[in-house]
Amino acid sequence: MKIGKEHRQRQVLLIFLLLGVAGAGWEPRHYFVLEETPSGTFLADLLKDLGLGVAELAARGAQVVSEDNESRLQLDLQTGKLILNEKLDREELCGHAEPCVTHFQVLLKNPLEIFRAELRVGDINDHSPEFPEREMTVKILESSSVGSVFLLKSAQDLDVGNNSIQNYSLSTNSHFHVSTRNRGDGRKYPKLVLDQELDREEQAEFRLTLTALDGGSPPRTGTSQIRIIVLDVNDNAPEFAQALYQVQIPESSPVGSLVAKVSAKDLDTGTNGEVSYSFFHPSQEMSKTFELNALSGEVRLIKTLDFETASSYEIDIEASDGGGLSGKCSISIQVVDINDNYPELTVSSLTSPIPENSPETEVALFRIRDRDSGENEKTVCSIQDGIPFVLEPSVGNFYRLMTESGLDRENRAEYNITITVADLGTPRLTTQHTITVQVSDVNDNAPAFTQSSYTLFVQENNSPALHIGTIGATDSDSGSNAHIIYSLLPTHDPQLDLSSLISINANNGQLFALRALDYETLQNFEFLVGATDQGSPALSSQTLVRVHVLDTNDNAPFVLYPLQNASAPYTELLPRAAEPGYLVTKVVAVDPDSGQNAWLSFQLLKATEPGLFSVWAHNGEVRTSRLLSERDAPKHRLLLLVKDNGDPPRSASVTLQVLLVDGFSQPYLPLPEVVRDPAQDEDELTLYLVIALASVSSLFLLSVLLFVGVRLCRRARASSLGGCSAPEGHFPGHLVDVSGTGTLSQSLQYEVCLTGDSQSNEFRFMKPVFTNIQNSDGQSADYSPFPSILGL
Ligand SMILES: *[C@@H]1O[C@H](CO)[C@@H](O)[C@H](O)[C@H]1NC(C)=O
Ligand SMILES: *[C@@H]1O[C@H](CO)[C@@H](O)[C@H](O)[C@H]1NC(C)=O
Ligand SMILES: *[C@@H]1O[C@H](CO)[C@@H](O)[C@H](O)[C@H]1NC(C)=O
Ligand SMILES: *[C@@H]1O[C@H](CO)[C@@H](O)[C@H](O)[C@H]1NC(C)=O
Ligand SMILES: CC(=O)N[C@H]1CO[C@H](CO)[C@@H](O)[C@@H]1O
Repeated sequence: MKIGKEHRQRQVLLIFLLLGVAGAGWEPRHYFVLEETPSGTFLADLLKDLGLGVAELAARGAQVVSEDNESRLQLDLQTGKLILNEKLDREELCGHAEPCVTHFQVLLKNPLEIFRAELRVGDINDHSPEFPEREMTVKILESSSVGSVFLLKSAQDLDVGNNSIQNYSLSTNSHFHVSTRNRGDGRKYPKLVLDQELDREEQAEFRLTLTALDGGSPPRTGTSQIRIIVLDVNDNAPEFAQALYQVQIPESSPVGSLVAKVSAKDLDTGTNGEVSYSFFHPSQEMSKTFELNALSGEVRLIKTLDFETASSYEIDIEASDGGGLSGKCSISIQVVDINDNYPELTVSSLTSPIPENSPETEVALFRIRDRDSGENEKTVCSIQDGIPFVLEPSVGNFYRLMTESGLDRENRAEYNITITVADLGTPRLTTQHTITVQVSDVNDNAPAFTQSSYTLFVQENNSPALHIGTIGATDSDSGSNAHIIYSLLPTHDPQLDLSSLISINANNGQLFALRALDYETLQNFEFLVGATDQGSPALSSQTLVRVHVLDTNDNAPFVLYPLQNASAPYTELLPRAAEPGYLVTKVVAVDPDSGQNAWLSFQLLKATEPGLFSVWAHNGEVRTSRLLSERDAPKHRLLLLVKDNGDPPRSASVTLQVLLVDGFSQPYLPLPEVVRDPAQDEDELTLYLVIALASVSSLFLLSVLLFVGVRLCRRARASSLGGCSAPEGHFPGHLVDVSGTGTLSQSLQYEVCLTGDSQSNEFRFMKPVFTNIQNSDGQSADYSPFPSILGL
């Protein structure tokens, strides 16, 4: 461009100069030279062209003047040849102007002559096309239609004509081509044409090479890189990796567990590619159960699952991009059953109590249910061992609990039956239910006494209504079947008036003695007691009760001989010639009590002359202790005490008078008369008479026997007068058992022995018995023994 301007200014200047200096009229001469021709190149022969001679040329001072005062041409004055002074650059001289012509004049002096000439500079292809930028960026929407045209920046070539840019070409690609467009000014512009639809998602950018080609020979090229950026259009909906997700999740999964993770892809970019997830028309139940993370697509539990409530879920999920497109998928969630339900047991009916002894009975009916499924739902039902019950499966899930056989309430009145239900899941869950079955009573047991018989002991003289003992019976039944009433059963002994003796408390079996018992009258008795329960029908049993009356020392010894209630004491005669140890008399006493209470001992309390008499403690014999002398007083009075061994002891005293006589011829001292009441003596008399009679009879028998024995004995031991002491050895210690008949028999034995021993007379032999009887009789103070005994 600069070149062009200067050139035009020079032209204007030259025109003015030529108009001013010389007149026009000569046809200018034309010369041509290609640019870049080396200097010194011959252009033209001026001599020939101007018609001048060599001499004239030099003489007239010919010179070449260029319009722009550039010495590009040189004239050889010697030869007249016009030579190129320097290398010409067309682009510098003319720029884009075509043709490129430079004007010059040949000046001759003397006369001044001007020849006009022009030099045309031809173009050669010495420049390559050149793009203004090495790289161009073109942005194209991916939605552009096929055939769309995009203008590109054109390249420039300094050369002109065919050497300038003729065509553009594009590196090989599938989507674009370039077309060259001519504009009015002859320049060519490239335009990019879309051959095929673009897909940013497939190829977001193209890098192509645009080549500009000029028409030179050889042609020159210039290139530029074209970066085509495909702009996104929201032409892709989010797309899920799977249309259906199938998920299994255990029902025991905790809240927050990941159920599934869905993911959708959107091939678009930017907001068009931003995917967010949401439930698609979820039910209320689903919204409460699941939670969807809009960004990550994670579906999590927000509530625990329950297989038994819902075993599967179908969830639709929508994915939306920022451009409003969406895609859908489904999640099919299968809840996996976990054995989380214990078997349930429902008792439909229960019969309790059940009467004992009843045959197989249905006790309970119950139903079993497990809300799990499959193996978790199957159950096994059992009861504990060792009880007489069985389980019987019934229709459906019902079971019957039956008794195996009749029950015995007395053996066991209550059963706690534990029903164990286990399912077959893993782990096994078991439920236990306890049914309490009561066995009701039937009166099948009679009362049973605690002892087969009872023996009671009662001290005599008891206070009336004394509790003497308790009998007891038990009844293993219960309630009124075990309520026992005691009663006295009628006795078969007509002598025994039981109802006046004994009463029984019907409720507790306490026995009472109704009145004071007397051992001396009634030593023992027995009776039957019945126990009856209150069942229906009632059962009863009976037992024998023996009552022994125990003796107490309630009787003082009674002196049989000598009788003590005569007005004057009884008098014994004692011969003064009696040997020491002479038996003066024998005190006979009885005690109605028994045992220790009847063991009597005798004791000399007081004597007129101590030392003369002694009393044998155990048999009551009063004997002389020494020889009598004349100095001894004729009359002695003895006081004896008879004492039993009871606790406390009871005693009686005996007063005795002994009269010393020189022989039995001496008259008796008058005995004091005793006045007695005949009626009172009647009974005792009878008793003593009976005793005496019995004694005499047996005595007679014994005496005959003994008499024979003694005779034999004496014959063997000629001079021996030793007594018969055998009977004494029978008595323990100093005590004499005088109870019952023993007393009399002992004393009689003694008398028999004495008679045999002393040989005195038959009267002595009989004396104690007779005196006894006489004293009982006691009516006359003066009597003879013989008539009395004869009277008997
Ligand atoms: C330029 O090229 C065209 C065709 O390519 C040809 O016809 C024409 O003669 C050429 N011009 C020159 C000056 O070479
Ligand atoms: C320009 O180039 C294209 C291909 O590059 C070709 O098809 C076309 O014929 C050329 N045009 C000219 C005028 O040479
Ligand atoms: C049965 O169970 C009850 C309540 O636990 C208890 O009181 C009773 O003693 C039990 N009976 C038996 C026979 O185990
Ligand atoms: C003496 O006493 C006894 C018994 O106490 C009696 O049986 C008898 O009649 C009495 N005799 C006289 C004479 O009182
Ligand atoms: C008019 C003009 O500029 N003339 C000049 C041309 O060039 C010669 C030599 O270079 C100068 O001396 C002239 O003055």
